[in-house]
Amino acid sequence: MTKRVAVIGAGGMGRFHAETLRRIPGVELGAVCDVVPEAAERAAVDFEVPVTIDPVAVASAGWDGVVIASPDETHAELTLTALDAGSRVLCEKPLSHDLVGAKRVVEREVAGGVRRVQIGFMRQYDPAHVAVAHQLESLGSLHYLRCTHRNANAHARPPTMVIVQSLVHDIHTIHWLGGDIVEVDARAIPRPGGLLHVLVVLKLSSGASATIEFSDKTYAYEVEVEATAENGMVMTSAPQRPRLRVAGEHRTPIGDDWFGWFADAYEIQDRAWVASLDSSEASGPSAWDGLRAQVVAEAALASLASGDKAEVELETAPNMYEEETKT
Ligand code: ISE
Repeated sequence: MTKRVAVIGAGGMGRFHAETLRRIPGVELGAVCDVVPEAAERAAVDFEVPVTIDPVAVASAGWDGVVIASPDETHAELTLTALDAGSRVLCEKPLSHDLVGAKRVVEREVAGGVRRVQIGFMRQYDPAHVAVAHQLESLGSLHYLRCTHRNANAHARPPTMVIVQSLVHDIHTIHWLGGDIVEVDARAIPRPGGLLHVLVVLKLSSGASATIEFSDKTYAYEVEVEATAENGMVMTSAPQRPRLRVAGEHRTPIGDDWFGWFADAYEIQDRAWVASLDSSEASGPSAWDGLRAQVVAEAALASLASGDKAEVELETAPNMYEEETKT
């Protein structure tokens, strides 16, 4: 049966989802919404669907699924509104810009007893990441995860945004591949109005280590993961990718943003989400994954501010999320 889906937010990410959803058989894009009138008007023309500037009205209308790609600080509230209206949700990361919002979504989902929210941690659908996850299963115990994440952002973002918008992806990757994180130690090189480079050393509950090396402004966009385990190592890098990487001199093209690097991942994610609407429960990265990533993000911010290590204080996962968190 055709799934009626709405997209809230018609910036870069929302438009990307709307375009992807329109290509998926069995999906009817029923509405697109943006609070910025010009973005809404452009979407009305491009997607030929009813467009409004009222996200709450769209979220409360009741859909098979709602994609939330509006600004971060609206994610949790709109997710709650969509859940109350009986819809399933694909919420772009972060689940919330703060811990309070993320907790409220988890509490609401737990109270309903059924998983209905998926978080847009799309690396979990990226073929290179999936291959690493698969190989790791036969390599014995994990010793170390090395995550690198490089952005080419001309505009500086404050530390909170850098951690909650960008490093939250790497934090999720570590949770997914290595399990819970118990301690973080973060340090940064500043740039006017923001951060240039961040290095985070993380301790996992298994005893394994991980690092996240993040650049907010460098030669191009790229994301890699390398895992060292008892019986071998595995990394996402394709062999043909260049060793020398400087602006304008990539031997294989690297773009400036994530849409190119993760094009397949987004497409696979959106198709999997639509397919999941036929099941009674959501699958993929959960609201709990959103919450636990937020807890670690806040610990990383505390560590940056104090210059000391910060412990991660995470409660036990509610039963309904247990299956996916045992790594
Ligand atoms: C951006 O918001 C994303 O979600 C990208 O996936 C991430 O790599 C980038 O650092 C963020 O700014």
